[in-house]
Parts: sequence; C-alpha cells; structure tokens
Amino acid sequence: MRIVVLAGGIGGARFLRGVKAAAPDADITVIGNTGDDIHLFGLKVCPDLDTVMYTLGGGINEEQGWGRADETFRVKEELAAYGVGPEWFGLGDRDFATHIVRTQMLGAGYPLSAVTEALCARWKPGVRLLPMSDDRVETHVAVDVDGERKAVHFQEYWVRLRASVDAHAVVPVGAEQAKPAPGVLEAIAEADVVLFPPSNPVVSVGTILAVPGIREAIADAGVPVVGLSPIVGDAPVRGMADKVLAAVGVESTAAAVARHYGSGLLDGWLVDTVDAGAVPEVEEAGIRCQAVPLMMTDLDATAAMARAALALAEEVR
Ligand code: GDP
Ligand code: FO1
Ligand code: CA
Repeated sequence: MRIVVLAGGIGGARFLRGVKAAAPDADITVIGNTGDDIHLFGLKVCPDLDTVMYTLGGGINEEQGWGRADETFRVKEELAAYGVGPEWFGLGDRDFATHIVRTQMLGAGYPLSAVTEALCARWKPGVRLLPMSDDRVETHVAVDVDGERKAVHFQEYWVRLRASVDAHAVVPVGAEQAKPAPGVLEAIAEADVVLFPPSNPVVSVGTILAVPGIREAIADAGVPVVGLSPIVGDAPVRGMADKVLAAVGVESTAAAVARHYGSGLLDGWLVDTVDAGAVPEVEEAGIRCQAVPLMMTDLDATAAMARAALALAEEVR
C-alpha cells in the first residue's frame, strides 16, 4: 500500500510513528512543511523536516518534541557572548551540525529535496521524506506591535512571542511562486490513500496545500483523503493552533477544522471521543466522520489512530 502523509512537525512526526506501526509493509511518502524554515547565523534551519527526521530516526528530544536528544548549547552560548542573536531560538550543538551540512550542500547547488535525502541517509526514518518544495517559502504572521501592524517570521511569532498577541493574517510568503518538489505530485498521483495527521491546519497542512498543484493533485488523485483532528475538546492538544485558526476565521473545534478543509478535499475525518457530538455536523458537510481516541499518549494509542484512519479510508473508497 502507498500512503502519502502531509506533515508538520511534532503532531505529524508522532502520528507517523503510528502509521509505520499500523502499516509496517506500506510505502510511506511524507510531504513536509517548509514554511517554518528560517535562516539563522547564515544557516538554513528546517524545523518541521528535522522534527520528522529525528523523531522517526531515533534522534529526537522526546519530552520537548523538537531538537536533538542529549543536547548541549555551547555554540549558542558563544554566539551570545559575541552579542550575536537571536537568543530566543534554541539551536543546540548537535542540531547545528544538521544545519551546517544542509547549508553547505545547498551552497554547492543541491536542491533541498536532495539535501533532505542525504540527511535521511544517516537517520533512516523508514519513510520517504520530501520537502513540499525546493523553493523558498516562509510563513509570516501579521501582528500589531505598539499599535502598528507588522509582519514577523512565523518562528518569531511562535517562539519569541509565544503567539501571545493576535495573528491578523498568516501568509506563506513565496508559496504562490513555489513548485512542488520532485516526487511530490508523482507520490500523490500514485497513492492509495492520503492522510492529514493531527498537524496544524493553518501553518503546517495549510502551507503545504498552498503550494500550487498540491491541493489539486490530492483532489484529482481519486483516492480516499482522511484527516485527524488536532483539536480535542475545543482546544489544540498542544501549541497555539487556536491563534492561527482565528487568523483565518476558523473556530477551534474539530468540526470547524473539517469544514475548513472541506468536502472537496477531505473524504473522512476522525474526531476524538470527547468530540463525538461533532460527528453529525461533519457528516452534514459531506465528510464521513467517526469519533475515536485521538491522544497520542504512546505508540499503541497512536498506531490505533492510524489504523482507524486507514479503516475509514477503506469505508469511503
Ligand atoms: P508543529 O509543526 O510542531 O507545530 O507540529 P504539527 O503541525 O505537525 O502538529 C501540531 C498540532 O498537533 C497541534 O495543533 C496539536 O494540537 C496537535 N497534537 C499534538 N499532540 C496531539 C495528540 O496527541 N493528539 C491530537 N489529536 N493532536 C495532537
Ligand atoms: N521551539 C521553541 O519553542 N523554542 C525554540 O527555541 C525552538 C528551537 C528549535 C530549533 C530547531 C528546531 O528544529 C525546532 C525548534 N523549535 C523551537 C520548534 C519549532 O520552532 C516550532 O515548534 C515549530 O516550527 C512550530 O511548528
Ligand atoms: Ca511546524
């Protein structure tokens, strides 16, 4: 079976562990969000690709969900001693090596997709990890600072500001001109099923869908598309997805997120059992819906979620 998964960082990566356990013989292609990418200290950092790569490759900091396990911050301290920031972004020493290798290869002319493949040769994530695009896309967020509207990089909004101010707009800068990376459209066309993990619907899955051609390829593939809600009990399980959902005019409920994706894209939607009351509303929107436990507390629970998603895909096929 060929499974395509559109993934952000932590929610996508953890769900993928469940997909691998639920379908050990499947051929899994992950289309990763690169809208979170940022250039720091002359280096290209790809948080969501790295989160997937480290999580599936056994190098992730499990508690934090991002960054390397057994990490130290000597380089960051030395940079700070030179007065060189930003200090609000925690790049660890082990993680730095990844960004150095990536930046060196990009400088030598390799596209991000080839660089990602080279990095994965070490981590062996057990999936084919493709960036959504080789072209630069950077999500920016419009916020008011001292009464003035300005756009900040997504990482500045998320990490420095902790999404503590309202987001007025979320713009994937460069997405309109970006082309899907090599292999992305082919993987979708050849897929047996497309899954949307419980990733952020705006700044993770939404950014991937903003690359021209990807949404259309999914809609045209003629295969079941099934998503899982990142909203449980009217709040994100983790993080501040409610802030960016509000920016695009979507309520933070499992049903509103399903309607946001829409029946033109989604065939099936899983909500948590606490949101079972939302099932009729989602079905009225033309999307088959079931309520199952959606908390990724351990691998067994996550694999059960993946099995439920694949079973729902068979029902709607
Ligand atoms: P990010 O790039 O690191 O923010 O990760 P993603 O975009 O892939 O996923 C973020 C989303 O995962 C958040 O909106 C969370 O609500 C959701 N999430 C995290 N853990 C869980 C979980 O155990 N269950 C569900 N249903 N959603 C989760
Ligand atoms: N998230 C934080 O909250 N604080 C950090 O200092 C931070 C550093 C960081 C470094 C590398 C990396 O791959 C991810 C990192 N993240 C950090 C996570 C990441 O910025 C965000 O959680 C995601 O991009 C949000 O989707
Ligand atoms: Ca992300």
